[in-house]
This record gives sequence, structure tokens and C-alpha cells, in this order.
Amino acid sequence: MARGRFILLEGCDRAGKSTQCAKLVAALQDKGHAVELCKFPDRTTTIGQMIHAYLTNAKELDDKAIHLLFSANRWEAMQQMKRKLRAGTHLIVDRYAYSGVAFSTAKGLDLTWCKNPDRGLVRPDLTFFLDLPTVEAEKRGGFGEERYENRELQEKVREVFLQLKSKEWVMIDARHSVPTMHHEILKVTEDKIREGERDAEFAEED
Ligand code: NYM
Ligand code: MG
Repeated sequence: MARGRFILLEGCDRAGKSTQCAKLVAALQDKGHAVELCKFPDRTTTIGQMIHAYLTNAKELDDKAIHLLFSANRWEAMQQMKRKLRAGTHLIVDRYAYSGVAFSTAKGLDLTWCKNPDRGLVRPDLTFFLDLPTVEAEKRGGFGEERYENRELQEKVREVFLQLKSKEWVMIDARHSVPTMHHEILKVTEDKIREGERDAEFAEED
């Protein structure tokens, strides 16, 4: 059986990641795939609750301490994510280590220092970047409710994301409509899943 694919959606706040993740999970399920959604930060764990308190301004934390908590929140999910991938379940992931590095570096922390705690995490097989100009993000509902949701920081975050971008990233123009983006994301994801299934068949023939 083919290992599940790890599909990541990244981007600034209000780019539409959560909407697209939900639509992608539903579409793949409809087509009979085993698929699950993962979201970072995962606010349901003990570490996640600390992160939530920080993001909602209920708690102050040192910039490095919160950076490490975001990373720990990924590490605590690792065994389960690996188990699911091995069992052939595809994971659709809403934010991951790129968000960790982009936000903390934008706040002024050193880029290399920020990357270090995430070294060794399972790697995505496919990364989409939903790119939205900050002025557009600001117009969308809810912007400004949580920490980090202000123009200056978001602009810096977007710059760091674009600095982190590799040629494998699939760039999605997040000014496009929800169905247009979904169509593109689904198509590229299905190609990636098919590629994984083909690789597994060849491996069995060896
Ligand atoms: N965020 C998210 C970080 O600063 N570091 C991280 O490692 C992750 C995963 O948390 N503004 C920031 C980005 C968001 C905020 O995310 C909450 P969301 O997707 O709005 O729940
Ligand atoms: Mg948010």
C-alpha cells in the first residue's frame, strides 16, 4: 500500500487556508480516499492551550519561549501523523513549520535560530502557498482579532514566507474565488497522490 501524502497549505492570516483545507478533505473523501485534517497550532493540547492564551492576549510570553511552544506543538503530533501516513491516510495540514519560522523571524528573531527546533519533523510531500496581499487580507472579516493580525507584521511575515519559498512550492493566488482555488489545489493534490501510488507499485515489482 502507498504511504499517505502530506499536503501542506501555508500562507498569511485570512488567505483562505482553512476554507481550502476543509474543501480539499471533503473532495478527497468523496472520491474514496482516506484523508484527515491536521491544524497547527493544535489548540486542543496542553501546549496548544498555552499558545491560544498567548494569541488571544490572555498571556504574555517571551518571543523565544512561544516560538519553542509552537514547535513543541508540532513535535507532540509527530508520532500520530507518521502512523497515519504509514497506514495510507493522506494528511491535509493547515500551517506547519514555515508559519513558525515566518512569524517569529518577522518579529525579529534570527532565521537560523527559528529553523532549528523544527529540524527532523516529517516533511510535507507538497506545499501550497496561498498568497494574498496584506491590503486584501485586511479587508476580510475578523482581521485584527488576534495577536500578529496587523499590517506591519503581516507584511514582514509575507516577506519571510517568500524568502523561505522553494521551487517546489505551488503558489496559489488567494485573490481568486474559493471554487477557482479549490479546483487548482485539488488537481495538483490528486496528481501527487497518483504519483505516490505509482511509486508504490514500482517498489512492489522490485
Ligand atoms: N503561528 C502559527 C505562529 O506564529 N507560529 C506557528 O508555528 C504557527 C503554526 O499563529 N497568526 C501563528 C500564525 C497565526 C496564529 O494560527 C494562529 P491560526 O491558523 O489563525 O489558528
Ligand atoms: Mg488566524
